[in-house]
Formats: sequence, C-alpha cells, structure tokens
Amino acid sequence: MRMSRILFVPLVALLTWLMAGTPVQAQTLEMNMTIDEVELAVAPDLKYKVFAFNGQVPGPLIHAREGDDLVINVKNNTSLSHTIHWHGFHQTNSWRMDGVPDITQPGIKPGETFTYKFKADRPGTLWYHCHVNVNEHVGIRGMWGPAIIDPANPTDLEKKVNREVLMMFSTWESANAEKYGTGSTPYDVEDYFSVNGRSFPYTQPIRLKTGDVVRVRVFGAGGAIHSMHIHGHDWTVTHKDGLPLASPYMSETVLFGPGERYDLIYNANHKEGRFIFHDHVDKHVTARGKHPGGPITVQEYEGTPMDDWYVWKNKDFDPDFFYTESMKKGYGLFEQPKLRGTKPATQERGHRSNAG
Ligand SMILES: [Cu+2]
Repeated sequence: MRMSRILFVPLVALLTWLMAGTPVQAQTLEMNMTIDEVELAVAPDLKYKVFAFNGQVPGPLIHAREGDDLVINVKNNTSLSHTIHWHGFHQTNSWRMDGVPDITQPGIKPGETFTYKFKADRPGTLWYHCHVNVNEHVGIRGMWGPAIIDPANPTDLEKKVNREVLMMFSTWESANAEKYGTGSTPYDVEDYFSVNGRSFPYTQPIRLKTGDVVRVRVFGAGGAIHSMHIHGHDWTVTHKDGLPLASPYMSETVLFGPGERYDLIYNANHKEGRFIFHDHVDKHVTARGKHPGGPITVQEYEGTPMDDWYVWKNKDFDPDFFYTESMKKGYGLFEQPKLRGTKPATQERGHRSNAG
C-alpha cells in the first residue's frame, strides 16, 4: 500500500504535466446559414436592399478553433445566385469548398441549399463573403461576416485580451439602394460609409473599463481604403490578414484596403473619458455629403460623468454591435439580432404577383 501511494503522487503530477501540453481535441461544428433579402437601415435617411446572411449585416460570427471541422449548410432564399468564399482558409484537400462560382462550384441558385465542409486549417482573423458579382454583392449588398479561428498557441499578449471588438468597413451608394442587380461600378458614387453596416449616428460606442486589454480587428469588407485613427491610445499591430507579424509594431492609425485585416491590441489605461475612433479618410465621415456620418465610434470609459451636450447621451446601447458579447460565447455560429434588417413590405406583393 505504502509503495503504491509513493508512486501515485508523481504519476498524477506527470499526467497533469503531459495533459497541459496536449492540444485540445478538434471538434466538428455544424452551422446553418441562410441568405435573405432584407432592408437595412444604414443611416437615418438610408434604407438599403441587401443580401443578408441570416438576415443580418454583417453576417453572424463564426468562431472556431484551429483544427476544427466546419460543416455549413447555406440556404439561398434570395432571387439571385450566390456562393460563399471562406477568405483566409487554405482549403487543404477541400478545394471544391472555396466558394468561387464557375471555378469550384456552380452558383447556389434561388431556393437551393449547398453544404460547405472544410477544416479550420489556419488560425486568425478570417472572414467570409459572397463570390458572385463581388463588386455588387460584397461591395454594396452586405454579403460578408467574420470568421475568427482561435490559434492553438496564442502569444502571451493575445492571452491578456479580455475585450474583443470586430469592425467591418464598407461603403454604400444611395442611388443604388433600391434595386438588386445594379451598382458598384467605377461610374457609381459612394456617398455613405460604414462600420458593421451602419453610418454614424447608427454606429455604437465601445464601452471600456480601466485596465481592459482590447483587441480591435479591422476588416476591409467593401471596396474602399480606410485609415482608422484611435484617439488617446496607441495599439500594437500584432497580425495582418490573421497572420502573426515577425515584428509587431506600435501605431495609432491603421491603413487598410479591400480584403485586408489587422489585429490591434491596446490597454485601456485612462481612469475615465470619451475618446473618438474614426476613419481619417475625410470624406468617409460624411453621409450624403454632410458631416458627421460614417464609421465613427466613441470609446466610453465606465464611470465617466455624463454631459448634457454629449452627442450619444441617450444612446440605446447594443453591447454586441462589435461582436464583443458573441466572442465570449464559445464556438459555433452566433447571431446578432440587432444587426438584422427588416423584410420589405413590397416583397410580399412582388412574390404574389410573380405567383399569379
Ligand atoms: Cu452573392
């Protein structure tokens, strides 16, 4: 008996040590997505016809771990064909799942369902978007969403992050808001600019606590170049397109174009305050030619006294506008109901006349 107890203690210690180095078991995550025609309130004076993943713009969060298998059923409820490209995934041994029409698959026709099966074979800030008529569907119809793949071996800095902020940037053309199948050519005029599909004042604040370690992930989801500038803070640029930089560097402005992503980590080190965070491409802070509009947000520190003159004094706060709450929920697909559009009243009539 005594001998076995002497052996038992070091054995448990050895097993614990071995387990700590064991990679987490990969899992299969099955998800259901739809593509719907809805109207999105981009700004107080702009309702826009979009193709929306699960009815929302941006689309729902896909969150998985490096090595997980993803099975994603996509049902097309719209009047045009689409595919989904999983941007950043390598599609190792699954090239037919790359989502490019007429290259890897036929377009998913109206009413059809297609199942994508592939491995999260690369970690990082990835995303998904339609690959049919990308100038229109991605450029001005909101067909994009975030896919965050947690790395098996995060850095010490990444482990400190306790608040995630996902920001997807795009532009809009009021002249083409009403009619599917039009717009986003070099001859069209972009006159609204947005983060997560909304132009100020329909954007939301980022609420912070002193001591938070924040990771902002910016995505160039649309066709424009953005230059996001944060007031009052400096961040460390840790990743480009979800890939770790050999030499992370510090800055307070980040320039990115279509398709690009950057991970930016910073400390919320003020006791209180409100610090704006905005696009420094000057015309991007307008809407229909008037200031202020576009991708503007404010970092609001908890406990900061409210002022009567504060522009967002009575803001109806959505804590998940930047996916901050969804990123805490584990792995799978997570919807953000407040990012949904509404079914247009005219669609019902249109369908009836088509049927008749
Ligand atoms: Cu499409």
